[in-house]
Amino acid sequence: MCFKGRLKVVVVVMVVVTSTLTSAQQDNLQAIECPFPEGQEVSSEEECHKYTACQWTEGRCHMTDDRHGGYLVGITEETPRGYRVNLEKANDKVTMFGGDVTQLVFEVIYHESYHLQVKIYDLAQARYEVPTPLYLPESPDEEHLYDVGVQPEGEPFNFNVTRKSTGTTVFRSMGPLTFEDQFIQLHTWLCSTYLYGLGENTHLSFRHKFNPRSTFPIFARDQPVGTTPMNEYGHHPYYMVMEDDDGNSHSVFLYNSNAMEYSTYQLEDNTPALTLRTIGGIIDLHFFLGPFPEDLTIQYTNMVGTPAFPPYWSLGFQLSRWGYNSTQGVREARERMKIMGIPQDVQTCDIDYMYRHRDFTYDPDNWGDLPELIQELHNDKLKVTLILDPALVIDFDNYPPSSRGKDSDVFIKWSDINLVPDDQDPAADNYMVGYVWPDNKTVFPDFLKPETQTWWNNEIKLFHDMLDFDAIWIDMNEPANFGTNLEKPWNWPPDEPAWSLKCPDNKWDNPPYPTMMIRVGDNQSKKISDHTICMSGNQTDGDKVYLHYNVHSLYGWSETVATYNALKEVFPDKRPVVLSRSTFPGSGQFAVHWLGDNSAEWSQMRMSIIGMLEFTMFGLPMVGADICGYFNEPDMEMCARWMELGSFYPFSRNHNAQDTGAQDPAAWPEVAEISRYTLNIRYCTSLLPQFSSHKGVAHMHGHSVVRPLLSVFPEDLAGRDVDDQFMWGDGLMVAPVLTQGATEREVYFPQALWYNLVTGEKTASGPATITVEAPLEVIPLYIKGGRILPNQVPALNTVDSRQNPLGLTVALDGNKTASGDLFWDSGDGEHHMSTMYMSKMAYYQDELTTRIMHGEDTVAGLYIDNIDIYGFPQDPRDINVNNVTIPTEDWNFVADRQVLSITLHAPLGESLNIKILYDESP
Ligand code: MIG
Repeated sequence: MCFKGRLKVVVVVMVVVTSTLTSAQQDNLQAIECPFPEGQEVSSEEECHKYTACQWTEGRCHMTDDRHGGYLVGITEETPRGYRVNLEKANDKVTMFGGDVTQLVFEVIYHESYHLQVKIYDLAQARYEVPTPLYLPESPDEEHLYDVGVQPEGEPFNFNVTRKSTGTTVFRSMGPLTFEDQFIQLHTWLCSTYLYGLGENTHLSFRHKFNPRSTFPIFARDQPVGTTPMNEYGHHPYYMVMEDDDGNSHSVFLYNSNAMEYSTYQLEDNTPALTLRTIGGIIDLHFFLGPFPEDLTIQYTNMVGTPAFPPYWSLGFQLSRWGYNSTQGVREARERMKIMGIPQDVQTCDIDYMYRHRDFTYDPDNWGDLPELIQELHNDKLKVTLILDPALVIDFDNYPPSSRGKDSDVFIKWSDINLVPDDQDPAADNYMVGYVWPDNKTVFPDFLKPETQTWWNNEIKLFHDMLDFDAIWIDMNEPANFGTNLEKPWNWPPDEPAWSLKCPDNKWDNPPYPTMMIRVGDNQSKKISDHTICMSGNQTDGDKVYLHYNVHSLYGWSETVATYNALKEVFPDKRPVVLSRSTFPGSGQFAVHWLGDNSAEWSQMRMSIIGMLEFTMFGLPMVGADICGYFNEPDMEMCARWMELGSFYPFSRNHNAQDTGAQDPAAWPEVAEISRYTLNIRYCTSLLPQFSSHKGVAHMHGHSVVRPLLSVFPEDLAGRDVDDQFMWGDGLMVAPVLTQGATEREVYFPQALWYNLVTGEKTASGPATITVEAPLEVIPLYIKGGRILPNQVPALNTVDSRQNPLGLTVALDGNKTASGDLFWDSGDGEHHMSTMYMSKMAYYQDELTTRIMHGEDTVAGLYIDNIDIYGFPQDPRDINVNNVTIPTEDWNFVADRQVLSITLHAPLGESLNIKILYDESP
């Protein structure tokens, strides 16, 4: 499947490879298409000839070969951490859009054994580089899993990265490298079609498609979820490829924040290929060698930052909608939840609580008793999340947050004073002014700036003095602006003369290659600034000045960091919860993410699993979609199925758009019933305790929580295509029903024994595909033989459930063994290794043992009250708990299901030993 290191070149010692292209390579080059700013539909011989970098062959416009269009390899120089090679543009006359960098540096930097960095940048002049922090080792490891090579001096430049152990070439650039001021393009062979990741886009399958060619843009944008290729809220140029049948996998991160796009396609000889294009910055690639998918997530998140440690309550069910319209609306929804006995931990309020859509206010008419409502919810053991938008009204005289912001000079400015529009309100200085939700023009805080952090801390603190919220939801932080470049925003006051933010016609706001983002989704002005602010803005971190053109996609990340820090000041003893719509690599350290504005459609319910798996790869494991759909109205069946699936989203929130009917789980009696049941499973059958174990581990080491089948079973080829099922950790499989009217579904079981989580019956001995019954009230859930999962008696909220008795579900594998671990901590606040409880559990030769690693005081008052063993062969003769024989009424064996249930009362803080004795041959 993979070709093996054809181009084996190591540091300094270059192996000469032939420079004449074979005809097969020539044909392959024809597959590297020449990109037209207006879209590929305009391709014609005449259009093609407009670009000297392009060539017309047999009806196709493609990049010219690398001897003309690319760079030639110059001298090599060793560096303390690798080496550097000079590259020189082969032919100055060959270009796409001009501004070609003539002298480049190709730099290889060794990091950990599994981690390699490759940079390509301008020799003469520093260009923009992403300023977010990365966690890199101080010195490189001695041994590496990879080799990297370049073509010999004088040859057209290309480079490759090889996995030493297998000889597999994991990256092999091909065709001409294009490096212009505003257009950078790199192509690579891929060693298989098992490609995953890249976003934020909506993908119809987790595994990418190569035929036909497909192209997706990446650039943070307020773009609701759809089914066609378009860029959405976040910016994650990170992908993984599974290389071979053994599951060896690598991942690649293009550390670049400019607008970009990627294409997946096949060469003439069917080799899969990938093109990466970006319109600024440099090429800064990070390769991770795993070797397995789960290793990659750990390695990547250890570089960009491991996920935030969520407080326990945030794992509970969250309810939200836009358009409660009053405290009364919230009370009614909450009352329904209580009457129906549905677990809930968080109540969220959307922008309708605000006064005239102004941040840090609440509407005195319909939300006048919001402080009291929050108190009521707190008394009910719920937490409260409030939304904030970044755009603030320019009403500096009457709106203190803006005037204080102006005093601290925190808003984004025009990059050139001459760009300030003639009709600019004098009070708005040289700030870039737009229009969003408030009924007046707005400015946008520059969250990269240190002064902004200080100001934001204060605003959040004052806000908290007024409203006793627990978490902050930051929306619209792409940043979104309405009506940019149009006559006027859709919500512009009807009696005011038409106005909108209009972006200048310059190289930043009209770049020569704006990427396909101008042609997809809702882009009315066909500009890169559509729905956002102008690229010709200036931002600063106090040290360097950045064009918004370069840092646009960092806006959400920077607001997330600022909000996280502000919450840390308001709640020094708590774990901040920030729910952010726009994200960038590293956001996971601070943010929870929801997948944005989806619709109540079955297809979108299904696609939410893909989005969730992708964000797990991106280092944001705390993710979920709006349960029951944001736009449109679900019917009872869809909402029931979606509540079933959403009960297993790490971030589990039902949320709804304005002017739609209620869709909270209590809105239909049937959905209420089903939600109570599935949320109880979330809260109980191991999920919260288990999830919190995984979250703890995720935070400490970067492990993922929800996983695709391929990360638990990397060698399982069939599992690599499964994206309508997923795992929680490596022990539990969720196989939701995603089809209208279905009462059964096919489930793929990878190699293992699988038990029905709820009944304990053995369902499958994988690998197998089995059709399972799933009437409306059932979501198929399976525990993998060999795992021990903790569980805890559920309650209406996690404050109560955390006090309840625990249990263990022991699912035996074919050798009658199983293992697991249990992690427990205070659930909020600082976490210290010393106070964290951790125990390891093992079942072997009819004996279950738990071994406490540390933190026994943390679990004082908690007991293990029952143990269920799935796949147990026969009724025991005796059971000894810590060497004491228990009475026979303390266990129960269900022979037809092979489930042994033991009742006990063992302190979680003490190690436990259970010996089961039975007659060998029944
Ligand atoms: O322009 O705050 O994605 O969840 O309900 C819409 C109102 C603004 C978009 C968010 C959505 C939220 C809505 N917001």
